[in-house]
Formats: sequence, structure tokens, C-alpha cells
Amino acid sequence: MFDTVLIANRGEIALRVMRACKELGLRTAAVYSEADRDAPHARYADAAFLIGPPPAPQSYLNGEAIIAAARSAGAGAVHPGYGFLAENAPFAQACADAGLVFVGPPPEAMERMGGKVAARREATTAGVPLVPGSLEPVESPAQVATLAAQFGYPVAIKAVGGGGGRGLRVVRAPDEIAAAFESARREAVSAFKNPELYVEKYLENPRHIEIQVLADAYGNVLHLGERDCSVQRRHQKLIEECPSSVLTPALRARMGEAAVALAKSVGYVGAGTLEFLFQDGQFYFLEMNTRIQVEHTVTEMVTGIDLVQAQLRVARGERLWLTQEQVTLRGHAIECRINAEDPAHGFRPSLGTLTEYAEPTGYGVRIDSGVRPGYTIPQFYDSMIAKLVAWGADRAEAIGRMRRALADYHIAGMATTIPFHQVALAHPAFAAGDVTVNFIPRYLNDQLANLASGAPTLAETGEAAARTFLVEVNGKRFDVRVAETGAAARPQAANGKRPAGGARAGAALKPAVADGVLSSIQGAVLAVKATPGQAVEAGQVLFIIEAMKMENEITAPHAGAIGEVRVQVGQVVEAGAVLATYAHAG
Ligand code: MV4
Repeated sequence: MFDTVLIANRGEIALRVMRACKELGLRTAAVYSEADRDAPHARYADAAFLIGPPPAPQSYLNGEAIIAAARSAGAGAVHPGYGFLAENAPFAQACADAGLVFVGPPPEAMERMGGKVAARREATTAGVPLVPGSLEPVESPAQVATLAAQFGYPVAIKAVGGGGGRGLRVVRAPDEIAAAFESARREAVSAFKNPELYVEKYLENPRHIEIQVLADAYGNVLHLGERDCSVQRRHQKLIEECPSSVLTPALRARMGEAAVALAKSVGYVGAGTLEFLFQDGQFYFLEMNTRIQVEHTVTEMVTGIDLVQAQLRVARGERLWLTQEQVTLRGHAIECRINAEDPAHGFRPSLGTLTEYAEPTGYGVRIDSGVRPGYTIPQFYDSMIAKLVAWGADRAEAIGRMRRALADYHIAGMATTIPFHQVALAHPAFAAGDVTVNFIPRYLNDQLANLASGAPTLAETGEAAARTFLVEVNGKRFDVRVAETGAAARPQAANGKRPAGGARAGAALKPAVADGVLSSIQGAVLAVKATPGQAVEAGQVLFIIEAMKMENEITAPHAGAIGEVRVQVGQVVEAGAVLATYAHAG
């Protein structure tokens, strides 16, 4: 069997997989792009191989380069992590053809669960409950109308190739069908190159609950309980927990048995996840993810089973070493995704350099991260920099521990989702377990708008770094932050929240750098809409910066006349870079 594993991924999951390999006595080989020469995952591996330029299609999605690296490394297996090539059946087949063990399901199982309508048919055959809906693609708005009349409004039109909410349209009345059908089809074609659509009854306030399964190559399948991933924004999960606060042991057993039946019926091998919607005590199968997931950590903390080690052992040909009865849930675990995004500004990417980075520690706290102090986040990949997991004897203890750990997480240099998590975990609805897919819009939107942004201000990005001094007054110690001479530093907590009130160190000092328009993110300049001498309004869009495949508008911080424009289209700028100055008389 294999003794070296090539990890076809980057960031925290590459490190997570390498740790499991090392624990099993396996050698590790990393692959890295030109943007990741000094990335933590490339340093941690026993050997690391350059596979191409920064854009993922030329590196982490380049199957041929990865298989060539596996050959150079003498690897016998390839672990794909999540994302990139993890659910790409042709890549899994190419690994097999090259004599490499793909740490994941057989390509046929991946294909059988790949299309949404095909997965629905497999579920029906295995007797797994589904949201009422079509088992074949729909061809016309008239067909949607017939199905909607049958199931009752509202209905959802979804893309067969779908994922991430793209191609999803909710129809509440017959006269909305035509427009929704056309728009869903356009989005399905552009996002997935697959125009096929299907229809389901739309549930208004479900939870997203998923079941973890683990299968060996001999037809044995276990379920490892559920994860509740209802706290999402634009179909990006932000908080996940195990167990769900709404499942009874009986319901858990029924969902688990359904998941096992479906995994068995498609010949599944390895770790996999079956996603369900859960509403009013009923569960409905949605789709299967044929990979290790970001949030596998909470299942590990509660079952005591190392899922990545388990993947490797199954790939090595071991039979499952546990029975279903031996899988038990102990306590409660919560994961918060720490992303380089600014929750105060619609979660826009907030790239830059981690000028300060200190992780929380202590009993029941786990961090899976892909960064280190001083590390600059490359703009080419996703924005998740770490996962913070807290375990507690029960849910209340896990929440308290998570809130302590969030307060102990010190990050400077960019905005992160930490302030979002602090608001979410402090909310009485979260404490009460009133957490559905509508949690954020229902309970948090107003508070998010009021969060102070962690993005740097002009004064902070000049030579205006504040220094902290220890001051002792009558035997009591204080940390006092003072701006350097000539600089105006804004006092700011490491978690990106502005301290409420209090003395503003250096507030009376003049800025060392001229007033200007700053980039809130690192990225490439897509458009320049400012010209020297131009009169601008506060909030007027002056630049568009592309970062992590998202376009970000940079607006005028206040009205005035533009002085110099300092960047041009195509240029890559750092977070905090001065894009334009204001013209000032005198
Ligand atoms: C649904 C639904 C309600 N009813 N399907 C969104 C993307 C895809 N993963 C499935 N999604 C949904 N499908 C029916 N028939 C509600 C959602 C949904 C959702 C699902 C899981 C987590 C967050 C969500 C947020 C909005 C909508």
C-alpha cells in the first residue's frame, strides 16, 4: 500500500490532511502555486512541488500537473481535500489510471450523486424522503405551472448542475413563473454550462442539517451523527454545530439510517455528507457532498473519530473498525469560520497582511488554520483563513467557550468575520437554538450594519502605527495605545471593534499622510473612474478592485476634488494603498 500521500490542495485543509498523514506514519507531498511558495502548507510538507501560476485553473485545478507532481514525489495516493478537484470524477479516474489511490469515493459513485435530479432519483430508489418535486428536468414554464399546482405555492426552480444557491428562484404565484424560469435558465447556463432545471416545493424556514457517513471498500457504512449548518450568508456557511439542537435520538437514527441506505445503494466509499432540509420535524434529502467537508471538525470533536485519518485508513483498504453502536456523541461542538471578509460592509473580501495574529488556546478550543503571523493572504483563493472550534460538555458550555475564544483571537491587518461571530453567539435566539437558514436576515442584519469596520484608515496605513505602553497607576496596570509622532492613530481593538468612548490616543495629532481614497482590499484594479481635478460626491464609485473573483467598489470617503490618481487598470494594489488623493487648497 501507499507510504506517501500527495495533498492536492492548499491552506488549512492541506495542513489538516498532512497532520493526519504524519500521525499515521505517512510521508507528505505538497503542491503549491507561484503565489504559495512560502505558504504554510508548502513549508509543512516533507516535500513540495511547484505546479503553476497563481490562478487556480493553472495550478490547483490542473490535474495533469498534480499527477506529475505525485509521480515526482513517489506518492502512492492523492488526497484532494475540499474544493478544487475534490468532486471531479474525471480527476479521480485519472489518478486511478496513473496507479494512484484517490482518497475519496470511486468515480462512479461521485457521478451517480453529481447531478441533482440523478441524486433525487437515487434517493427515491433508496427510500429516502425528498422535498416534493420533479424527478426529471422540466422543459417549460407550463410544466412548472402544472407541478406548482400539484405541490402548492411557493415552489423553487433549481438548476440540475446547481450549487451555492445559483440558479435558484422562488416562485410565489403563477404570474411569476415565466420570468423566474428564464432567469434561472440563464444563470444555470452561465454558472454550470447546463440549462437543465427542476422544481421543488419551497420550504420557507428550514434548517440545513447534514449527516456524516463513513464507508469502507467492503460495503460497510456508518453514520456519524449530524451537523447543523443553518447559519449561512449567501449560501456560505459561517457557523456549524454538532449535534443539532432539534434532533431527538429517534430522529437522528432515522436520518442516519436513510443516509446509510443511500450511501450503500450508490457504492459509496470514504467520508461523505448527505445534506437535508429539516422543517416541522420532517427531513428531506437535498444532495450529497462526496468529499471531506470544511466543518468535519465538529463531528470529530463530538464522536472522537479523526475523519481524515479514517479516510486514509479506508483508502488503504482497512475494514471499518467500529460498529454503529460504538459511535456515540459526547458533548457539543461549534465551529466559526474565520474569513478575511468585512462583515460591516456586506462581507466584502478584506485581504492584506496579518500584522498581528495570535490564536486563542486552552481546554476545548481547536484551531485549524492556514496562516501565521506576518502572512499575506493571496488574492487568488478563498477567504477562509481559519476555523475556530469550541467543544463543551453541553451547548451552553460550548457557546461560552466559543465567546471566550473569539475574544482571545487577536488579528490585525485586515477585517475578519470575528465581530460577526461575536454578535451571532451573543444573540438570545442563538442561545435558544432558534437557528434556521433565515437566522442572519431575521436577527442580525441591523447589528451587522452597525459593526465598526476592521479595514485600515488612511492614518493607520501611513507610518502611523500605534504603540502600546504599559502604564501603572496606583498599582493598577493599563495598556495605553499611543500613536507615533506626527501620526493620527485611531484606537482600535484587535478584533476590529472600535472601543466604545474613552480617550482617543493621538486624536489631536495631524495625519502624516494626505487625505485620500484608499483600497479596502488587496486585489487587481479593474476600473478607474476618477480623474485628476474631478469633483466627487461622498460614496461615489471611483475604483473597482477585483479580489477572490469578486468585484469590489471603492467609493469616495467624502465629497471634494480629486488630486492625483495613483493607480491604473491592471495594477495589483495592497489593502490600504492610496488609490487617489484629494486636491486641497494651500
Ligand atoms: C431549498 C430551500 C427551501 N425549499 N429548497 C439553497 C441552496 C441549496 N443548497 C439549497 N437551498 C435551499 N433549497 C427547497 N425546496 C431553501 C434553501 C435555502 C438554504 C438551504 C440551506 C442553507 C441555507 C439556505 C438559505 C436559503 C435558502
